Amino acid sequence: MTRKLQILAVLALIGCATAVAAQGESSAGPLRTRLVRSSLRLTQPLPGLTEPAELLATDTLRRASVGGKYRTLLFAIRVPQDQSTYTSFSDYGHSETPAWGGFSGLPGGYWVYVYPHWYVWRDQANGAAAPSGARSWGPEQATGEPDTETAGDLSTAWASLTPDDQDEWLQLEYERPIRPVAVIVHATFNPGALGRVTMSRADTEEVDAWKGADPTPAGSDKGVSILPVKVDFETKLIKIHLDSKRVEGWNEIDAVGLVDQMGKTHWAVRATASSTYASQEEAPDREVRR
Ligand SMILES: [Ca+2]
Ligand SMILES: [Ca+2]
Repeated sequence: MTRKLQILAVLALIGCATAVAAQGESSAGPLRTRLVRSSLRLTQPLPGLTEPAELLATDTLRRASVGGKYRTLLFAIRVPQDQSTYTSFSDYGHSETPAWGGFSGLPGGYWVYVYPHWYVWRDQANGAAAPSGARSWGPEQATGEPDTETAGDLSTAWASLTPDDQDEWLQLEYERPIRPVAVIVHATFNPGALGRVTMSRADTEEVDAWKGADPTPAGSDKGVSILPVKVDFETKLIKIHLDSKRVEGWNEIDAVGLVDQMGKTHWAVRATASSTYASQEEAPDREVRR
Protein backbone atom coordinates (compact mmCIF):
# COMPACT_ATOMS: atom_id res chain seq x y z
CA MET A 1 0.00 0.00 0.00
CA THR A 2 1.42 3.35 -0.97
CA ARG A 3 1.76 6.21 1.47
CA LYS A 4 -0.96 8.13 -0.33
CA LEU A 5 -3.39 5.26 -0.06
CA GLN A 6 -2.60 4.80 3.58
CA ILE A 7 -3.45 8.41 4.20
CA LEU A 8 -6.71 8.08 2.33
CA ALA A 9 -7.61 4.93 4.17
CA VAL A 10 -6.83 6.42 7.54
CA LEU A 11 -8.68 9.63 6.80
CA ALA A 12 -11.68 7.62 5.84
CA LEU A 13 -11.49 5.75 9.08
CA ILE A 14 -11.00 8.59 11.49
CA GLY A 15 -14.04 10.53 10.67
CA CYS A 16 -12.83 12.61 7.78
CA ALA A 17 -14.71 10.17 5.64
CA THR A 18 -16.94 12.80 4.17
CA ALA A 19 -14.14 14.68 2.50
CA VAL A 20 -12.54 11.53 1.22
CA ALA A 21 -15.85 10.17 0.14
CA ALA A 22 -16.71 13.30 -1.76
CA GLN A 23 -13.45 12.89 -3.59
CA GLY A 24 -14.32 9.25 -4.04
CA GLU A 25 -17.61 10.08 -5.69
CA SER A 26 -15.93 11.89 -8.53
CA SER A 27 -13.13 9.37 -8.99
CA ALA A 28 -15.23 6.71 -7.35
CA GLY A 29 -14.11 3.46 -8.90
CA PRO A 30 -10.37 3.52 -8.31
CA LEU A 31 -10.44 4.91 -4.77
CA ARG A 32 -13.12 2.54 -3.60
CA THR A 33 -11.41 -0.43 -5.16
CA ARG A 34 -8.11 0.44 -3.59
CA LEU A 35 -9.72 0.95 -0.21
CA VAL A 36 -11.15 -2.50 -0.41
CA ARG A 37 -7.94 -4.09 -1.50
CA SER A 38 -5.76 -2.30 1.00
CA SER A 39 -5.81 -4.53 4.01
CA LEU A 40 -5.38 -1.98 6.77
CA ARG A 41 -4.06 -3.76 9.83
CA LEU A 42 -4.29 -1.53 12.85
CA THR A 43 -1.94 -3.82 14.71
CA GLN A 44 0.80 -2.52 12.44
CA PRO A 45 2.13 1.03 12.72
CA LEU A 46 1.40 3.33 9.84
CA PRO A 47 4.57 5.26 9.03
CA GLY A 48 4.25 8.98 9.51
CA LEU A 49 0.63 8.72 10.56
CA THR A 50 -1.39 8.44 13.72
CA GLU A 51 -0.35 5.57 15.94
CA PRO A 52 -2.80 2.65 16.02
CA ALA A 53 -3.60 3.30 19.68
CA GLU A 54 -4.67 6.83 18.85
CA LEU A 55 -6.70 5.60 15.91
CA LEU A 56 -8.53 3.17 18.12
CA ALA A 57 -9.35 5.98 20.50
CA THR A 58 -11.23 7.83 17.82
CA ASP A 59 -14.94 7.96 17.85
CA THR A 60 -15.56 6.26 14.54
CA LEU A 61 -13.29 3.32 15.08
CA ARG A 62 -14.52 2.82 18.58
CA ARG A 63 -18.01 2.47 17.25
CA ALA A 64 -16.85 0.38 14.32
CA SER A 65 -15.08 -2.11 16.58
CA VAL A 66 -18.11 -2.15 18.90
CA GLY A 67 -15.92 -0.98 21.75
CA GLY A 68 -13.15 -3.49 21.14
CA LYS A 69 -15.39 -6.47 20.48
CA TYR A 70 -13.77 -6.90 17.06
CA ARG A 71 -10.10 -6.71 16.16
CA THR A 72 -7.90 -6.46 13.08
CA LEU A 73 -9.69 -4.43 10.49
CA LEU A 74 -9.64 -6.11 7.10
CA PHE A 75 -11.21 -3.35 5.04
CA ALA A 76 -13.82 -0.64 4.96
CA ILE A 77 -16.21 0.09 2.14
CA ARG A 78 -18.41 3.11 1.66
CA VAL A 79 -22.07 2.18 1.18
CA PRO A 80 -24.09 5.20 2.33
CA GLN A 81 -27.34 3.85 0.91
CA ASP A 82 -27.33 1.05 3.49
CA GLN A 83 -28.35 3.54 6.16
CA SER A 84 -31.95 3.08 5.12
CA THR A 85 -31.76 -0.62 6.00
CA TYR A 86 -29.15 -0.76 8.72
CA THR A 87 -29.66 2.68 10.34
CA SER A 88 -26.56 4.60 11.38
CA PHE A 89 -25.14 1.70 13.38
CA SER A 90 -25.41 -2.05 13.03
CA ASP A 91 -23.38 -4.85 14.56
CA TYR A 92 -24.31 -7.28 11.82
CA GLY A 93 -22.04 -10.14 12.88
CA HIS A 94 -20.12 -12.66 10.81
CA SER A 95 -20.69 -12.83 7.08
CA GLU A 96 -18.99 -14.54 4.15
CA THR A 97 -20.64 -12.26 1.60
CA PRO A 98 -18.11 -11.96 -1.22
CA ALA A 99 -19.78 -8.97 -2.89
CA TRP A 100 -21.61 -6.00 -1.47
CA GLY A 101 -22.44 -2.43 -2.37
CA GLY A 102 -20.70 -2.70 -5.73
CA PHE A 103 -17.55 -4.26 -4.29
CA SER A 104 -16.48 -7.80 -4.94
CA GLY A 105 -13.82 -10.27 -3.89
CA LEU A 106 -14.42 -9.50 -0.22
CA PRO A 107 -13.04 -11.86 2.41
CA GLY A 108 -15.30 -13.07 5.21
CA GLY A 109 -15.33 -11.32 8.55
CA TYR A 110 -17.37 -9.52 11.18
CA TRP A 111 -19.39 -6.73 9.61
CA VAL A 112 -20.20 -3.50 11.42
CA TYR A 113 -22.00 -0.58 9.79
CA VAL A 114 -21.22 2.92 10.96
CA TYR A 115 -22.74 5.28 8.46
CA PRO A 116 -21.56 5.62 5.74
CA HIS A 117 -19.10 2.70 5.90
CA TRP A 118 -19.10 -1.00 6.49
CA TYR A 119 -16.10 -2.07 8.56
CA VAL A 120 -15.13 -5.70 8.34
CA TRP A 121 -12.98 -7.24 11.06
CA ARG A 122 -11.05 -10.46 11.06
CA ASP A 123 -11.39 -11.44 14.73
CA GLN A 124 -13.77 -11.29 17.59
CA ALA A 125 -11.88 -10.41 20.75
CA ASN A 126 -11.54 -13.06 23.44
CA GLY A 127 -13.81 -12.56 26.38
CA ALA A 128 -15.92 -10.08 24.52
CA ALA A 129 -18.62 -12.57 23.78
CA ALA A 130 -21.42 -11.18 25.86
CA PRO A 131 -23.74 -13.48 27.75
CA SER A 132 -26.66 -14.51 25.59
CA GLY A 133 -28.95 -11.56 25.02
CA ALA A 134 -26.66 -9.11 26.79
CA ARG A 135 -26.23 -5.76 25.14
CA SER A 136 -22.84 -4.17 24.72
CA TRP A 137 -22.25 -1.83 27.69
CA GLY A 138 -25.63 -2.74 29.20
CA PRO A 139 -25.92 -3.03 32.99
CA GLU A 140 -26.18 -6.80 32.46
CA GLN A 141 -22.49 -6.67 31.55
CA ALA A 142 -21.80 -6.07 35.24
CA THR A 143 -23.38 -9.40 36.20
CA GLY A 144 -21.36 -12.56 36.65
CA GLU A 145 -17.65 -12.82 37.26
CA PRO A 146 -15.24 -10.24 35.85
CA ASP A 147 -14.74 -10.86 32.13
CA THR A 148 -13.05 -7.68 30.94
CA GLU A 149 -9.42 -8.65 30.97
CA THR A 150 -7.81 -5.37 30.04
CA ALA A 151 -8.44 -1.76 30.91
CA GLY A 152 -10.28 0.17 28.25
CA ASP A 153 -13.61 1.10 26.78
CA LEU A 154 -14.84 -2.45 26.29
CA SER A 155 -18.40 -3.60 25.75
CA THR A 156 -18.21 -6.33 28.42
CA ALA A 157 -18.56 -3.69 31.13
CA TRP A 158 -21.49 -1.42 31.95
CA ALA A 159 -21.25 2.14 30.66
CA SER A 160 -23.66 4.97 31.36
CA LEU A 161 -25.35 6.83 28.53
CA THR A 162 -23.15 9.90 28.75
CA PRO A 163 -19.63 10.26 30.15
CA ASP A 164 -20.22 13.09 32.61
CA ASP A 165 -23.69 14.58 32.26
CA GLN A 166 -25.05 13.27 35.55
CA ASP A 167 -24.10 11.15 38.53
CA GLU A 168 -25.01 7.52 38.02
CA TRP A 169 -25.96 4.40 39.92
CA LEU A 170 -25.76 0.69 39.20
CA GLN A 171 -28.08 -1.67 41.05
CA LEU A 172 -27.15 -5.31 41.40
CA GLU A 173 -29.22 -8.24 42.47
CA TYR A 174 -27.81 -11.48 43.87
CA GLU A 175 -29.28 -14.93 43.77
CA ARG A 176 -30.07 -15.14 47.48
CA PRO A 177 -29.87 -12.81 50.47
CA ILE A 178 -26.53 -12.73 52.26
CA ARG A 179 -25.03 -10.68 55.06
CA PRO A 180 -22.09 -9.00 53.31
CA VAL A 181 -18.80 -7.88 54.82
CA ALA A 182 -17.45 -6.23 51.68
CA VAL A 183 -18.32 -5.12 48.17
CA ILE A 184 -15.75 -5.65 45.43
CA VAL A 185 -16.04 -3.36 42.43
CA HIS A 186 -14.10 -4.12 39.25
CA ALA A 187 -13.78 -0.86 37.33
CA THR A 188 -12.17 -1.24 33.92
CA PHE A 189 -12.37 2.26 32.44
CA ASN A 190 -11.96 5.63 34.20
CA PRO A 191 -12.21 4.28 37.76
CA GLY A 192 -12.25 6.37 40.92
CA ALA A 193 -15.87 7.54 40.85
CA LEU A 194 -17.29 5.38 43.66
CA GLY A 195 -18.84 7.51 46.35
CA ARG A 196 -21.48 5.47 48.13
CA VAL A 197 -22.99 2.02 48.40
CA THR A 198 -26.52 1.41 49.59
CA MET A 199 -28.15 -1.92 50.39
CA SER A 200 -31.80 -2.82 50.50
CA ARG A 201 -33.30 -4.24 53.65
CA ALA A 202 -36.34 -6.45 53.10
CA ASP A 203 -37.85 -5.24 49.86
CA THR A 204 -37.63 -1.53 49.78
CA GLU A 205 -35.69 0.43 52.37
CA GLU A 206 -32.24 1.50 51.15
CA VAL A 207 -29.58 1.83 53.84
CA ASP A 208 -26.16 3.42 53.51
CA ALA A 209 -23.53 0.70 53.74
CA TRP A 210 -20.42 2.55 52.64
CA LYS A 211 -19.49 6.11 51.91
CA GLY A 212 -16.15 7.65 51.17
CA ALA A 213 -13.37 8.10 48.66
CA ASP A 214 -12.91 5.38 46.08
CA PRO A 215 -9.78 3.39 47.06
CA THR A 216 -8.90 3.24 43.36
CA PRO A 217 -7.69 6.75 42.50
CA ALA A 218 -9.05 8.60 39.49
CA GLY A 219 -6.50 8.53 36.72
CA SER A 220 -5.82 4.80 37.08
CA ASP A 221 -6.48 2.74 33.98
CA LYS A 222 -8.46 0.15 35.95
CA GLY A 223 -8.84 -1.02 39.52
CA VAL A 224 -10.49 -3.35 41.99
CA SER A 225 -12.03 -1.40 44.87
CA ILE A 226 -12.71 -3.39 48.02
CA LEU A 227 -15.25 -1.58 50.18
CA PRO A 228 -15.79 -2.88 53.72
CA VAL A 229 -19.43 -2.75 54.77
CA LYS A 230 -21.20 -3.28 58.05
CA VAL A 231 -24.88 -4.08 57.96
CA ASP A 232 -27.00 -6.00 60.43
CA PHE A 233 -29.33 -7.56 57.89
CA GLU A 234 -29.24 -9.84 54.88
CA THR A 235 -29.58 -8.31 51.46
CA LYS A 236 -29.63 -9.37 47.85
CA LEU A 237 -30.04 -5.92 46.33
CA ILE A 238 -27.30 -3.31 46.44
CA LYS A 239 -26.64 -0.08 44.61
CA ILE A 240 -23.30 1.53 43.91
CA HIS A 241 -23.34 5.28 43.37
CA LEU A 242 -20.85 6.91 41.04
CA ASP A 243 -19.78 10.54 41.09
CA SER A 244 -19.61 10.44 37.33
CA LYS A 245 -19.56 14.20 36.88
CA ARG A 246 -16.45 14.43 39.05
CA VAL A 247 -14.43 11.72 37.30
CA GLU A 248 -14.07 12.49 33.63
CA GLY A 249 -15.07 9.95 31.01
CA TRP A 250 -17.22 6.83 31.08
CA ASN A 251 -16.73 5.21 34.49
CA GLU A 252 -17.24 1.63 33.41
CA ILE A 253 -17.91 -1.28 35.76
CA ASP A 254 -17.11 -4.86 34.74
CA ALA A 255 -18.41 -6.77 37.77
CA VAL A 256 -19.50 -6.26 41.37
CA GLY A 257 -18.91 -8.96 43.97
CA LEU A 258 -20.53 -9.30 47.36
CA VAL A 259 -18.37 -11.03 49.99
CA ASP A 260 -20.19 -12.99 52.69
CA GLN A 261 -19.06 -13.69 56.23
CA MET A 262 -17.36 -16.90 55.16
CA GLY A 263 -15.24 -14.94 52.69
CA LYS A 264 -17.01 -16.27 49.61
CA THR A 265 -17.58 -13.82 46.77
CA HIS A 266 -20.97 -13.82 45.09
CA TRP A 267 -21.55 -12.26 41.67
CA ALA A 268 -24.69 -10.46 40.60
CA VAL A 269 -27.37 -12.23 38.60
CA ARG A 270 -29.26 -9.14 37.47
CA ALA A 271 -28.48 -5.46 37.12
CA THR A 272 -30.15 -2.18 36.30
CA ALA A 273 -28.69 1.31 36.06
CA SER A 274 -29.50 4.99 36.06
CA SER A 275 -28.67 5.04 32.35
CA THR A 276 -26.83 2.96 29.81
CA TYR A 277 -24.95 3.40 26.61
CA ALA A 278 -26.63 0.18 25.46
CA SER A 279 -30.04 1.76 25.04
CA GLN A 280 -29.11 2.72 21.49
CA GLU A 281 -29.47 -0.93 20.55
CA GLU A 282 -33.07 -0.86 21.69
CA ALA A 283 -33.81 2.13 19.53
CA PRO A 284 -31.81 1.64 16.35
CA ASP A 285 -33.66 4.39 14.54
CA ARG A 286 -32.13 6.96 16.86
CA GLU A 287 -28.92 8.64 15.96
CA VAL A 288 -25.97 6.79 17.36
CA ARG A 289 -24.61 8.42 20.44
CA ARG A 290 -21.13 9.94 20.32
CA1 LIG B 1 -17.76 10.36 34.37
CA1 LIG C 1 -18.48 -7.87 32.78
